[in-house]
Amino acid sequence: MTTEQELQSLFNTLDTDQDGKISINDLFLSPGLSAIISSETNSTSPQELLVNYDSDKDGSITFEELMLQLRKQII
Ligand SMILES: [Ca+2]
Ligand SMILES: [Ca+2]
Repeated sequence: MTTEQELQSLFNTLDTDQDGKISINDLFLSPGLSAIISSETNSTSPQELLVNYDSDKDGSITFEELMLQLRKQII
């Protein structure tokens, strides 16, 4: 069970430069990324994560996009 608070902290962990969105650079710079990805999502690589979660295809994942996609998986 993932709460919104946990999602926010996951998002903050992934957003290494704290600009409010997760880019491919953030994903590569994130510490413990593979563990986070495998435990919280079904994606196996940063590229796959970005493709799966970037619903408006602007090259970065916002908190709303992350939440939307994770909610789809959970429910
Ligand atoms: Ca960022
Ligand atoms: Ca996006």
